Amino acid sequence: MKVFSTLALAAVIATVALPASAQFAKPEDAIKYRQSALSVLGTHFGRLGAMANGKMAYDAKSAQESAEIVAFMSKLPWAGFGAGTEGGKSKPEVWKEQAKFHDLSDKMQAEAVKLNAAAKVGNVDSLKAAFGPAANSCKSCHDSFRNK
Ligand code: ASC
Repeated sequence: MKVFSTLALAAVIATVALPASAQFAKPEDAIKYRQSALSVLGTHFGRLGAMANGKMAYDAKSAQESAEIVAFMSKLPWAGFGAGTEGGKSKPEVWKEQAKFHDLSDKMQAEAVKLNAAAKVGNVDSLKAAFGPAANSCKSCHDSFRNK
């Protein structure tokens, strides 16, 4: 049992320690992965925005589901930006300004966690208050790192 758990832990560490690019057979696969994750994220973020901005009727349960998805999906795109995966809509700055890219992606994830907590409160004012800062965290990364 002890041997098994030690081996299992070693396997987990080995997996986590792999360079992100090694998780994809081809750079195009990494690009597709990050774009897909950001697409699902954007779809649910857009629904929250529509509710926050009064373009869609506020529904607490649907907002909570979307915010939960946003919080989870916000963790995924970054593994798709490994070394050698330049392309898609990404500017080369993603790979040249890694510290800034990581800082902005961390901020976005933190805002997604706050948005999820705000959605759980269950009223539109709480959603509205968290939506703006979250949208700004998307935008500031796009402004620096995404081609139009
Ligand atoms: C969205 C979406 C984005 C962000 C960004 C916020 O709904 O798809 O990329 O909001 O436009 O400024």
